[in-house]
Amino acid sequence: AQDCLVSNITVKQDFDRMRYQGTWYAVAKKDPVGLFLLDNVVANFKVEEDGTMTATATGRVIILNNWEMCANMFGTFEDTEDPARFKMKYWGAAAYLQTGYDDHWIIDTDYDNYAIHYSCRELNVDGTCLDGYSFIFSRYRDGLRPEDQRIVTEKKQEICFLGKYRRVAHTGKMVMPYELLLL
Ligand code: AZE
Repeated sequence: AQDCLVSNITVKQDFDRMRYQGTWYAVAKKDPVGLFLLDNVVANFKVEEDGTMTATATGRVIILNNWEMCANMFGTFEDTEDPARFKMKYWGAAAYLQTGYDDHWIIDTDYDNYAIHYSCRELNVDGTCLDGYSFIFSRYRDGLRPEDQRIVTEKKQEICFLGKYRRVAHTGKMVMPYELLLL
């Protein structure tokens, strides 16, 4: 959407949640206003027996005054008419973590290498995004393949977040607990 209208943003056609399952490493993120996952962000998606998509996620967060911790988060995805547009209900394993209800759109993915997630939390009166966030995910901890980089840059531009991303470091100091990978 070169006009940056959220309603004109296109998403992955015929999104296949089965193929999206498994582990995704965040390699870049565009932050929303307020508290957010800092780094070491890993998400694990699953399709439940009733067809519902769910996810667990871990990441380093800083809450209150510089209290640094590893957040274990859960999300369930409500379907809409578009298979790539979900509403994500999320909550933390601990009560002091954040809960929320956000859009969760899969802008693009090839299922095996890269994925671009987008969420606009608040619109401007003109229909552009006032407050939102985005993750670039990779199947690999060390980042995107050069051939995916071009597609991702194009998509960042289409969602009008180009230049607003920061790299997500994976220091290896925080790994997703094995139990969360199996949930
Ligand atoms: C996401 C993908 C998979 C599931 C979930 C995700 C988002 C999580 C957050 C967490 C914020 C936590 C904070 C804690 C203090 C998109 C990575 C749940 C937005 C701010």
